[in-house]
Amino acid sequence: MAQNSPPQPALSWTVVGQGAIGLLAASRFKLAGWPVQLWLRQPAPVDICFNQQPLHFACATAPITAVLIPVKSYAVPAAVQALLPALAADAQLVLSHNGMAATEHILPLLSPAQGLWFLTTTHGALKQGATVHHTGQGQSVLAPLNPAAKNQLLAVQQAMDIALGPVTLTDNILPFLWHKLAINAVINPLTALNNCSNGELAKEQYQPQISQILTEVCQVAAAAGYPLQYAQILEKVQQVIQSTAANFSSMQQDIAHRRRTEIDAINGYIVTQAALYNIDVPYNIELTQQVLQLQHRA
Ligand code: KPL
Repeated sequence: MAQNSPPQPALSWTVVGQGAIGLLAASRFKLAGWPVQLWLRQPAPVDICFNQQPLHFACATAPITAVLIPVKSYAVPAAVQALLPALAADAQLVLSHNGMAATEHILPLLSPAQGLWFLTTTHGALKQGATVHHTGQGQSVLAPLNPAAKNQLLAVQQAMDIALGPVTLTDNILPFLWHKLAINAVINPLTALNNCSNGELAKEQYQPQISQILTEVCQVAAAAGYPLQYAQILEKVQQVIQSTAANFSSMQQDIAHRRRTEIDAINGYIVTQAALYNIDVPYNIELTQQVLQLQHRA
């Protein structure tokens, strides 16, 4: 084999849906020369433009051996149910969404040889019509969630490195999910409510709110057993605001396109966790209510 040849796929990948992150991942697979297909509720081939290049994606066909499922947290159970009949006996499934991983409903659906994973990412992607932009270089953390996933560590990590890398592998995704939750708890509702890009949040006027949200998130995270250092997480939020400055967050996009948001899984999650530990989180309550109002507007 040539010494510097790019890694070749050990698994053939399918991506579920045509959201911005999913199409970013599918495009990066394709540009790396990996075969990739899309699984849509209503099967149809998809043509997009990514990095000024036209890309064509065919519909996925059974058996599906490896699948990235970057759909909203509330849509995961239905997406997995729909995929089940098409999955290979030893398929690998990678979930990726904002909020906490609610895998207790998914694991029992799989057979012992089917692997379940979770990937959390800070990449920014934006879909405008049929054009997909990679609006923020990020990184991802990937965790195997069952023994069948651990048998395929190398193949799945290598693939996710291509799709949404650089990827760090971990055995315990929860601290990373709290970390990402803190980032989303700031950027997503503030960009949705102010109808602005992520980069706008670097302005002075947003700093008091950012600090109030993060103070509450840090209190709740500590009570839940996943302490976050306030200064460190504030720096990380500022880094993501910078690196995804041109991006419009997924929540801003959901509101703009009149779709359901992930507010329940982000600030709403902070609110329900806070209640368990008797912690006051007035800013997160306020943001949750405001986003819900906007989401349910006529
Ligand atoms: O996760 C994101 C989102 O928009 O949901 C960030 C990292 C904030 C990028 O926009």
